Amino acid sequence: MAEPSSKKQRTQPPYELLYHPGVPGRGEPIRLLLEAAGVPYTDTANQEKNGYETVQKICMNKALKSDDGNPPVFSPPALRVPGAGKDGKALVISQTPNILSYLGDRTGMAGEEGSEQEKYWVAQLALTALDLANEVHDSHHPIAVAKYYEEQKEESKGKSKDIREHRFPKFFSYFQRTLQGNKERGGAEGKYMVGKQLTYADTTIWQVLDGCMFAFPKEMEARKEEFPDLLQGFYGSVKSEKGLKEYLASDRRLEYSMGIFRHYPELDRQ
Ligand SMILES: N[C@@H](CCC(=O)N[C@@H](CS)C(=O)NCC(=O)O)C(=O)O
Repeated sequence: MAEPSSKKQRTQPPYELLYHPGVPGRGEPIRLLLEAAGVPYTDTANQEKNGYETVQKICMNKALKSDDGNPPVFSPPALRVPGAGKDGKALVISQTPNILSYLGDRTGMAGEEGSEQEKYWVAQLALTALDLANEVHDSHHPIAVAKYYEEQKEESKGKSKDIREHRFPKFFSYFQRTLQGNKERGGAEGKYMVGKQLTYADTTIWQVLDGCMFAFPKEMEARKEEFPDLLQGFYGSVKSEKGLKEYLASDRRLEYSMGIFRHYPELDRQ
């Protein structure tokens, strides 16, 4: 749990992240937002006794309807906010970008306060980064989510080749142009995607780049010279931001394993 660092942050509700235990996965953009904002939260499956049972009950319940006043959740991650729902009950919301948007507004991580423009620019960038994360997921599961990687290995090779050769440069060029444009408009010196402060666009893009570095180390190393502002400047500065640096060095930061970002050497640049 992040330590609260100001009075404002201490007054935040007790946010509960509901996600699978043991992997960064789609929970990680949410963790990074909260850690960078210095806002406390509970990572239920990783921190609470029987926490994964709670996650399964709320997020993976096949019952026709939920009984807590919230619509059912399709799949983790979800955010539970005690007291923020109907009649003082808990609010439960799902879909990663929806959760980021909700938290971004409440933690100062969605751009300059009161700026509608920045809020939507931040959202579009985070959504684009999450699109890339979905494509990377498909690099090892191009045919069926429910089948093992070993059952779709050949197709994975073709999909990964396309992602590495065509999709990476397209996404990276877009993010790098966004950084440069922000710098030219007087935003921070290539440190942030939008405006003059860290937003959840930065933390989400950073997380997806980091995941790609784990999954495709050779490809990403080779791309560093091509996209230095993004893969060296931005990547290096975001991970040194207050809150993130401490978090990334802590044991709350989970290791990549069998989640969205997986390292199969045969899918990397040969
Ligand atoms: N678009 C959703 C995707 C959620 C998702 O795919 N969750 C995964 C875990 S990372 C899951 O448990 N999926 C089960 C399923 O889709 O059947 C989001 O971003 O939250």
